[in-house]
Amino acid sequence: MQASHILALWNVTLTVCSLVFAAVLIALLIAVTRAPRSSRDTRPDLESLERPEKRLRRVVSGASIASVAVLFCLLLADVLTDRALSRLPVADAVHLEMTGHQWWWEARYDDDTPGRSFAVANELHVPVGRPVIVSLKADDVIHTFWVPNLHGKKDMIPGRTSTIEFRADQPGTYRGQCAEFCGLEHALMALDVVAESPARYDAWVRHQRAVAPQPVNGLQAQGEHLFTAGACAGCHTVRGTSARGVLGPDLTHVMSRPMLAAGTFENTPANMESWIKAPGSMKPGTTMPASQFSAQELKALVAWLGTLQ
Ligand code: HEC
Ligand SMILES: [Cu+2]
Repeated sequence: MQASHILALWNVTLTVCSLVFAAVLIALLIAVTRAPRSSRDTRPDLESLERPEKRLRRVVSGASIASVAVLFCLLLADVLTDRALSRLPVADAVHLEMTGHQWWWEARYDDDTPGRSFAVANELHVPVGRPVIVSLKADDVIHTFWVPNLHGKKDMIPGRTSTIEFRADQPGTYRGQCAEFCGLEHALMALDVVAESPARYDAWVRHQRAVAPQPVNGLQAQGEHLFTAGACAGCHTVRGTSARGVLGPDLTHVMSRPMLAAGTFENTPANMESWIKAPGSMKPGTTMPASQFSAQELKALVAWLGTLQ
């Protein structure tokens, strides 16, 4: 809904500016074709300096007044758009909190009831037709939350909290992108906003609240152990296990995300394996370190992560 106001303002500005541009070009063409021709022998028309140029003066002052009036109308359109944007009714809004990290997005859906809060990464879900209020924070440097099909940009500034309010009126997946240069992998800092029917949204929330299942075979159990006893748990949380790290994305339902590492690659077992082995080769500069697992251990880890649906 917000984006449609911005689109309308853009269309008005584009139309007005194109018309003005065309008018100026036409005036220029007329001036060029109608100018008196002179040759080497023409004598300078010094009298023109004394002749009053009434018509010219009228045309120039008329054009100046018209320019000011047009600029004023654009200003008015701007102010009205701004007011329309801030008038989104926010009763019954979904609240969530997003934090920009180098180079991924953390989203928290907090709930007053303990045990109902959960966190996801790089993929928001929102219900269609309901306003969403997102608190924006940054962990390290300035990032900018920008989902062009929903709303304009809003900075995420370390040490400050700002908010952005929007409403998705059509179901669909809207791509977002960090819009403030934030370092090496700024270009690989994408996010998806999935707008879905309230029923599907509620089902998603219920699913995300659940904790991780127990491993059902030896390979998965080995993977869980490697994860919780190793470095992974220092940075990642998987609710339902002892892993409580907060430096990286919450992986409790990592398999529910089609893309990994902020839209960098598809979530397939092969990609997952290459990522754990050498994250820097898939996303140079990423803050997740490489690890030294044997091929068998990698297989166990990927098998267990695969249960985190
Ligand atoms: C020093 C902290 C740190 C350690 C240790 C670490 N990670 Fe990460 N991990 C991160 C960060 C930060 C990201 C986000 C990277 C990005 O998108 O640029 C990440 C991303 C991931 C992702 C992709 C998640 C998503 O939704 O995009 C997976 C899967 C993952 N890590 C698994 C592991 C596993 C398995 C281990 C242990 C072998 C591990 N990590 C160790 C910090 C860490
Ligand atoms: Cu960024």
